[in-house]
Amino acid sequence: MNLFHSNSSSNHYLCGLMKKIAITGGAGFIGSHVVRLFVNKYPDYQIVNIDALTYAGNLENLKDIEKNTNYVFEHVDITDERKTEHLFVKHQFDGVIHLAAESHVDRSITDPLSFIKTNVMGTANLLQSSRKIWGDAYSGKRFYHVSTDEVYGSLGDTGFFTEATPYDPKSPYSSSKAASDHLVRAYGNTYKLPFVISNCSNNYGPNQFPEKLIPLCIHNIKNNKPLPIYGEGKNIRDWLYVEDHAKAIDLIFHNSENGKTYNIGGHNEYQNIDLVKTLCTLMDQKLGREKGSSEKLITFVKDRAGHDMRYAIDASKVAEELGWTPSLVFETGLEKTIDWYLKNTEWLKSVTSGQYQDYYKTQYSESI
Ligand code: NAD
Ligand code: TDX
Repeated sequence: MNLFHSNSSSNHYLCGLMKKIAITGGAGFIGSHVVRLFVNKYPDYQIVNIDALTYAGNLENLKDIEKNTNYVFEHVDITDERKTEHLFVKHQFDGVIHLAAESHVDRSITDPLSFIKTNVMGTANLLQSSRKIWGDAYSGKRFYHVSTDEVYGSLGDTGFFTEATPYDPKSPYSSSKAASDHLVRAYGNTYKLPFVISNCSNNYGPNQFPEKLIPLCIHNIKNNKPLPIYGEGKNIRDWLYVEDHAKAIDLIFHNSENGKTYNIGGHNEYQNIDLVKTLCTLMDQKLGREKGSSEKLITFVKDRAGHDMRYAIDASKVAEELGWTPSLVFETGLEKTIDWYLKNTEWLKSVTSGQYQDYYKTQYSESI
């Protein structure tokens, strides 16, 4: 069943109809890429970006599309039940794509409750509001929950997460995301709310807040600062370029059956230390520095508490059922990312001043 069809001109049901889609967390890293894709690709939809503008939200990410007539911004915190419900009544959304979350594992270790508040209570508020406006008239409606591969826990040297892998979250962040996944499925089962969930691996690309490994290292290499590698740097992540994730979300939102889950990944596993060395090599070239000079900045620091060893995704279901595969090879994606950060110096400067400096001192001062 194609609920929302990705080619609106060929879909009679949608012809002439304005679809109202709420995208939560649209001022953040992945959310801004999803908003941009939808605003540009679907001029007959109205895209409402709901975001609280926490430290991770930045309207500069959406400068190029903010004046489009099919785009609206609503500055609302999804943990505020009353204001969230009011938005749903005001806009009468046909679909929700939910990305708003506290997303950084290290912050979840120092401040778990804010993760539980936003990721669990915030999701519950959105589900309640969706039920309220949709009542039992679910035809043409959809709640899409964007989740993470971290809900499956940590792998050893072999194996992959499939959609059938039992949940085994290990950090406050991944537990709060797992709880939100369970809530979405519970609303599907109990109230027949039409939903779809995807669980994606590590994203990278433009606009990512420089608390995450790749932008943090790009920023530090540029400024000749130490590159903090947790433990021995042997942990493995599967990296996906953010625009490929946004395309997968578009495809799943429009073409999935209700109640389905899809794993999304980059087929691109890297040990942290190898990834950072690759970044160093590329940055030396880009900055015209002597070969090997950035690698000297690598500094092994105290490991993250409860650090998951390996994530790896089996993304064959989304490939076979919906035809999605990643489009970029990693080196190309990394180069595009580095180029973006080197070009957008003002963006980087503004997000690394003030609060960021306090966060950085607290997170890394013991080690570097
Ligand atoms: P991000 O931290 O860059 O952005 C989160 C956005 O949510 C920000 O704009 C922030 O202002 C907003 N937000 C936070 N709390 C809010 C609240 N209470 N009310 C309204 N808005 C709020 O996150 P991201 O990396 O873009 O991740 C987006 C989603 O994708 C998250 O749900 C995350 O769990 C999931 N995800 C991320 C990755 C990744 O590698 N970054 C991978 C898989 C899944
Ligand atoms: O300074 C660092 N040093 C370091 O060695 C940082 C910030 C990270 N790391 C390691 C920890 C991880 O093994 O690098 C790896 C990647 O770390 P992050 O960029 O913090 O990502 P991760 O913890 O893997 O989680 C990310 O992917 C899944 C996102 O932040 C989540 O939102 C997403 O769900």
